[in-house]
Amino acid sequence: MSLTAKDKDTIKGFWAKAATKAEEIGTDALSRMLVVYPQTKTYFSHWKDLSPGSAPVRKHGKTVMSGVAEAVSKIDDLTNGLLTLSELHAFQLRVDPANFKILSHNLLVVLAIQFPDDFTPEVHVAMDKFLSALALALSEKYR
Ligand code: HNI
Repeated sequence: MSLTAKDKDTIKGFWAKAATKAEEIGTDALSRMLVVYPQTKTYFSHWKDLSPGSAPVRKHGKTVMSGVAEAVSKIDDLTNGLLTLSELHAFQLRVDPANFKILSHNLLVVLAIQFPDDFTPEVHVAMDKFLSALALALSEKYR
């Protein structure tokens, strides 16, 4: 299931476009995750407002997307590239790694909605593989 050179090209090409709307993508994906998978709200109980598009959701949407951007830049070695972020989620935030798959799914939904012309089956499969690899890299420090 590793990313091929062609997958990487597809991901980088699509990302160049998606990155211009990073904040909207992150906000929408996070908003949907919190509504559709309400069990994920437990991690954000310290926020004042968890409703779709609220200020903390927007702020964190942007933060999560900066993590995804970092992953794109470290696409050739995700495991080492994301070790610090993995350690943070494992030991400080104690996020159940099952949630990485949930957020990935919501990101795919949002990318498909926001980029209907660019989100071809080829882009879909490459981004699906990339987000799986990202989730796996974030899970590294749990082992
Ligand atoms: Ni996540 C903080 C990236 C999935 C819960 N998260 C961050 C930060 C980045 C980040 C970057 C800020 C780190 C720092 O302060 O140094 N998170 C990512 C990425 C993914 C992801 C790239 C997957 C694509 N995080 C998740 C998931 C959950 C999650 C699925 C829980 C459901 N993350 C958190 C929490 C924080 C966090 C909680 C701290 C936020 C805060 O405001 O306290």
